[in-house]
Amino acid sequence: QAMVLDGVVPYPDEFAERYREKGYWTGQTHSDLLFASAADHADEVAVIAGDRRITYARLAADVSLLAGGFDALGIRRGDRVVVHLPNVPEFVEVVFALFDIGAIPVLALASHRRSEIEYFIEHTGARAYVTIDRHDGFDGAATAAELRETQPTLEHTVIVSSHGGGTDLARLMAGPALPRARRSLPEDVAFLQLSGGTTGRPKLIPRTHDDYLYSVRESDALCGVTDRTVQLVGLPISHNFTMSSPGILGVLAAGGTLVLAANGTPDVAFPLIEEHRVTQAALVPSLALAWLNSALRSRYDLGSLETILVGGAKFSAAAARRVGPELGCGLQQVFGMAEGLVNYTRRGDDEDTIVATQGRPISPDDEVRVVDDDDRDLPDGEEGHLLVRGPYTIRGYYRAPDHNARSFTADGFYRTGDVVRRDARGYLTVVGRSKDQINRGGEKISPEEIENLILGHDAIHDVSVVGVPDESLGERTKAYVIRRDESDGQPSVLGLRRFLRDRGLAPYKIPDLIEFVTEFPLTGVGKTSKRDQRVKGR
Ligand code: J2J
Repeated sequence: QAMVLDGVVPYPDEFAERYREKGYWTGQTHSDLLFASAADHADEVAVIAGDRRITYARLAADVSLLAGGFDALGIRRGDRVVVHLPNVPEFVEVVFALFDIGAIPVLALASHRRSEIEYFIEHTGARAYVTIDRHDGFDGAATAAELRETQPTLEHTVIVSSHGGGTDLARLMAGPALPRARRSLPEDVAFLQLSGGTTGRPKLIPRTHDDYLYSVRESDALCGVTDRTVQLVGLPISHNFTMSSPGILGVLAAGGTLVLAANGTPDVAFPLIEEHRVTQAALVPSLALAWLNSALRSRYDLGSLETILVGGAKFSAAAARRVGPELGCGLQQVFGMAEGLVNYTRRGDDEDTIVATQGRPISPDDEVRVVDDDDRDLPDGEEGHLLVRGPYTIRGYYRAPDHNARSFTADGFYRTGDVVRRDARGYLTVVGRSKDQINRGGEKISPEEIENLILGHDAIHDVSVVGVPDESLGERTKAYVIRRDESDGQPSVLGLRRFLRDRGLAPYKIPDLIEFVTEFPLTGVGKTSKRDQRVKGR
């Protein structure tokens, strides 16, 4: 019987039936995927990380052992487990072990801190939290201990060791393996992915095995992923792009090899490309630019690279045009979202399409609408709001009925908040955004979340957070702050930054620029004019 998880909006029956009839939803689960690949590619290398090489057989065996460990803790089908790990092989082992049990990983980003994690645990009622002892100034053990005190639902914390010492994970893997069995159904929610968020807190996105794996299989086909693919994983490992477009799951489904990198900067990525003969990498535009402009390019042999996939934020046509001639590889643009819809430029497309559009949807059943402010459909070529419904796009966020009423139409189209133009062939070009969100080099930030935290400071009267143009990141965050008492000059810029850090806010959300002002520019109707602030804020 399908698992009933409260707070999830299911696909209506007639849609689910259609998606199955058409062969999009095949009935495979995430753990089916791994064990099938392990059977077909047992001795081939699934994951490379530092000097570790993990074969498919080893990975599957470790996953079963770890599943046994989680099972012994009492983690069961439907239980939520917050997974908070950087780009380490343990991420892959942990999420697949949870998939095997039918437990639901909540995919935090490694850059998240106490404030975000607390919210994920509270909002999902998570019973367990898996993190790493140390990462980028983050102290996992201390945070876990603190959360155990403050979070009533949290029964277990599991700390991965960053230096390979005797770890909680090793202890969990010491007992018997969980025998192979089907412990979740394909229509079950497989995990909770994060949205960028436009309101106070990031929304959680329930993705089912059936819908997600459809997008993964099609991504493999569209990006030419095979068992010969060697993919560099330099973007944050749990991000939707990294997971599924075609991502970690795409490579594992095809029997290819993942090369995990701490990040995607040229100094880290180029030596790995040379050493492991990497064929494919996913990048955000700011990293693609860094690769193009890097002096290190001539020092390494990047000749194995066949394709880079660039997405997460708008890639300028001028930069896109340089990829082929300067990096000597192909480019596919990817315009995707954790809520579902993913668009790719196709490998055979003409150059103008590849550099100037963000591709077209994966599925013939992705119902894309481009509408005006009153939800009226616009003709091709005109700019409008992008709405979408389809076989791998959610029908609602997790436990968010009020927000869902605004983010979805009555007939189930997701309001992406992106402003696009569609051409006669169905290719989309992203021209802007109508949602209140900052896209900082592909990392999404909700201004409201930062504003709410800053307003928690006693000496602050008002605040407005906006994205201001930035050459490399596309946008940076700027906070305009009105202090209660201008005369004492408190807090200072540094003081305010420290305040946000102490609140446990992820470092990437701390405003790049802070300016103290005495009033905000107003719109005609007397609201703060964020548009004026964006333009003047550089
Ligand atoms: C302009 N804006 C883009 C692009 C995403 C693949 C790739 C990316 C994501 C992702 C993803 C863009 N040009 N090429 O999940 O599977 C902006 C849009 C979009 C939002 C979604 C995937 N690619 N964007 O970025 O959930 O505004 O997913 O609505 O993080 O990023 O962000 P996110």
